Amino acid sequence: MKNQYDGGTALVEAFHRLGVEYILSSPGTEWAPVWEAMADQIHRKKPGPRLLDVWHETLAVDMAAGYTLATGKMQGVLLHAGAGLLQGAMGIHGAFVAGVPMVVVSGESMTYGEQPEFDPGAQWMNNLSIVGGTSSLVDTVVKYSSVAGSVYTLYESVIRAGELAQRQPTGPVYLSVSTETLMAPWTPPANPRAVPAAPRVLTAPEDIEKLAAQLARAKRPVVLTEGAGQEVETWEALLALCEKFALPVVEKPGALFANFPKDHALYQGTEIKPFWNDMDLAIVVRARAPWYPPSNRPPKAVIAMIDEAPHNSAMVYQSHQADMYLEGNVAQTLRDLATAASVDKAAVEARRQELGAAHDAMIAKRNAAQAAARKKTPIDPVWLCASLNAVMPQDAIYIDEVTTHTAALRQHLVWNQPQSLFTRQGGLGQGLGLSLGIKLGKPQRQVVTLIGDGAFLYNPALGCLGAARDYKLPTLTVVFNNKKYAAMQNMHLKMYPDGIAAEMDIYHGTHINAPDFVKVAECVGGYGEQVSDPEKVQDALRRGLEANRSGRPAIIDVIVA
Ligand SMILES: Cc1ncc(C[n+]2csc(CCOP(=O)(O)OP(=O)(O)O)c2C)c(N)n1
Ligand SMILES: [Mg+2]
Repeated sequence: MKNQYDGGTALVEAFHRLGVEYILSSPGTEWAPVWEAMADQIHRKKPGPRLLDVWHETLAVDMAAGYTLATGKMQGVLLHAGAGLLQGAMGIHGAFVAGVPMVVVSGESMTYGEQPEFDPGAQWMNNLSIVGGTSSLVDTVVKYSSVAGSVYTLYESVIRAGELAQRQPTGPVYLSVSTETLMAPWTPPANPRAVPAAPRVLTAPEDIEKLAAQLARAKRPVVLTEGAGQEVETWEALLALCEKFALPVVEKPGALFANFPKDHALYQGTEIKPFWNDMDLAIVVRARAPWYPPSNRPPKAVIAMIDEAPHNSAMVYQSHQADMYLEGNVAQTLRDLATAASVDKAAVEARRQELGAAHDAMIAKRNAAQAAARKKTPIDPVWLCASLNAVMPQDAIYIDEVTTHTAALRQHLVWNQPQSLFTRQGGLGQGLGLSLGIKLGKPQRQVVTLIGDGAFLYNPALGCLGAARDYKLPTLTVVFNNKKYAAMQNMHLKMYPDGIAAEMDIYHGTHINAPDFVKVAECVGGYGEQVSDPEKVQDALRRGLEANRSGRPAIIDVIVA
């Protein structure tokens, strides 16, 4: 057995010092030095991250992202050469858009068989290496990319990359490292430090005072949010602020997270329109483009943007129309605002009454729509949501990868606890991987992936189901199966309402002849069931839950309109 450390240990040790708990990887031969280090870690019972091998790079990246979203803790990802990096690039893009910190490393060769004592294999020269280096493959979807060019700089390069990823605006970073660097002898630092968390940056007190004064003056203030609920702390701070001043909360229709308890009297749904003309203060809490079109602007409102990093360099276009920016830690900004503002009590109580009545009217409408949807065939997605409400535990976590059903889902699915909803970012195909990462981070909670039949087929589904089985991450997948890419057909009809396709009923880009999702679940020993009778949906969902409780992944394929 060798007793000389090398670059593989340096990489693992750097991840350990960064507090990384999981290294997600899709294998490549360049990782043999890391596998040696991991074997050594297990053999000597040393503390350090656990390496999880999965069958697809999208899955590796998305599991890391899901775990970070669920826990707030950054993770590491190892991908194979340019090929693995390209395969994982869409997941990396999703992490970039959502600001998820992550250290991604992929391999390289520097010697191409010319080094007398080591042959990395001709595949590097023949088809793995990328002319000009791999950084160019992901430059536009990470916040930093570089090469860790020697074993002497590898350890500190990884540490710095992790520190960069966790600073605002948070996001994925990338390092290229060669097999030769990983195999070179390495001497660990004599006095290594545990890397501290990125410091919180706070909003200046005078900016808090300015917004507090606006809030005191406002007659019709509104809180609009897309991502306040990312952390439990921020959810709680927003709830406390809104309760104190009776502020209505409107979520953006495709909000990224569960941001507010849906049954709370101040929750006003996803429609900003009823507030548009009269609002005089908009407190926007993490919304990348609060209005659409982005340059739209409520006619009478002062707009205050609360977000650690409102200008998202992963987006090609944005306009906040903000009159003031508060860019410190969001939870603390909300708490400071709650302390600083003083608002006339009678006005607050009057508002509370009015908003409570509006909320009740919204719920009555919601219940009526659910009752009306109950008997429809094919199953109405509204009824599917009502059925999920009836069957799932109160603290279930949903992952949203549906497309045309998303509005119904946001209106009809109920959650009242933080971290109950996560949304896929970037392209289709990442919902299942995100769900597994979230389950890894929150093993006690039921995780439910809501996914279109089309979206399902973009996921590395076999790899996801295999990882669910092998790493004991049983989640429930509910397929909203309308047997088509409805989004494509809808857009085609919108663009060509009187077109040939509409008239002749000849569509392209629409039909899906999907595999049997029941058998897909069964191929890894999971539970699968198809349901098309609205009366049988709830029992099918219960059987899916039961399968999860016995440790098996489950797919319930629901035939919906
Ligand atoms: C990677 C990727 N490829 C293609 C698309 C384009 N696209 C957007 S929605 C959609 C259809 C999704 O179908 P499904 O999940 O069944 O939802 P539905 O439209 O039926 O509601 C497609 C193909 C995309 N967003 N991402
Ligand atoms: Mg579909």
